[in-house]
Amino acid sequence: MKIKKIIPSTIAILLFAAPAFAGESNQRHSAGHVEQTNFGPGDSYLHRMSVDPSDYRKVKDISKSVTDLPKPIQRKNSKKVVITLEATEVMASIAHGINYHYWTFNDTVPGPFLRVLQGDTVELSLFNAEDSSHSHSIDLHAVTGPGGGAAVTHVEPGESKELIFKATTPGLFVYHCAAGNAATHIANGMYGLILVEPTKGLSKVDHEFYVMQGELYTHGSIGKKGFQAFDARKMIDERPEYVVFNGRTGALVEQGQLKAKVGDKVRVFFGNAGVSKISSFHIIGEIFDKVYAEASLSNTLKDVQTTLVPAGGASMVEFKVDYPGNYVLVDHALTRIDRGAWGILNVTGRKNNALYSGSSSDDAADKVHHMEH
Ligand SMILES: [Cu+2]
Repeated sequence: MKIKKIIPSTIAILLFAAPAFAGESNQRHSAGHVEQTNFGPGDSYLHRMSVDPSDYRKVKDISKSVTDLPKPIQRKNSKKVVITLEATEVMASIAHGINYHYWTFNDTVPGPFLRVLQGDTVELSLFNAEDSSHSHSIDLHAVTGPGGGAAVTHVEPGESKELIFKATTPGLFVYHCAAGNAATHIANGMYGLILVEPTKGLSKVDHEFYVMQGELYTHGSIGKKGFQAFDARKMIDERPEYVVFNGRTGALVEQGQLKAKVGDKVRVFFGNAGVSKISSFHIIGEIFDKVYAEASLSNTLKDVQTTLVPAGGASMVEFKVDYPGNYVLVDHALTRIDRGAWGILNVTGRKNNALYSGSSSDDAADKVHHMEH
């Protein structure tokens, strides 16, 4: 099976890449207020940020669990919903022994999955942690208004601001920080998804999962150990060292894997933070029964193999799992598996030989399956 060859090569790259050290001098990045007028040609921010890892709080696991999302909304009437988010800057691992200065909403990447009902009035307050070195803000693509909310939520360290908006349009939307050089803030981890449920609700499923693709632009090449500073040059050149699901390599395997049983109906809320790459979202060995293309709830496709998810966009896919085993989530630009973009959906239950069978090569998988029962 193809994936068995690919995954060890990923691990090999992560484990054995040469730990060369590049010791460029640093220049402090402006921590002050940056107006959003600094778009356009120029290289004024192409220096390295000066980060002393010991200045920041450590987070044990930066990845948001795929199952950490609110349950479907039961009410039919809209109401006022209060949401509080905190912008934080923390130290965490991209992979074993590879540390990074992440910027987050609520200490995870992606940030919290927000879930509101169409017609709700959302009161969102954004607090920027006292120990942040940058100002932050939030732009929610579900918002109609200047900056998607960023125009009124620009917060300095220790400051809090409120955005009030009406969730007019159902769909699954990306949110992200839009302060300063927004691309930098997104690349460092400041993104998440907000679902605006239609008043009639979504169809019932057995499992909902929250997955977001993102890119990391580290100064050291992939696999290089130690603290890795953000590399603005690589970001401008659109050359991420890591492409990951939920913030780091391996977030969706072992303890973090998706789980279902044969016969279950599964929905994946999939977002792509970018900041540069389009994702070709695919699950090896599955066919999406239904895709809400570009996360528009008014447009569904059936029987889709791979769905295109733009940077700053999302998709919702639904499918029934019919056969036990491991199914691998990927960006089907498959070289990105070696940069971290893969995860496992583990399905347990009875085999259906009429659907799928073969030679004895999956005896080992059989044994694992029986042990679980
Ligand atoms: Cu930010």
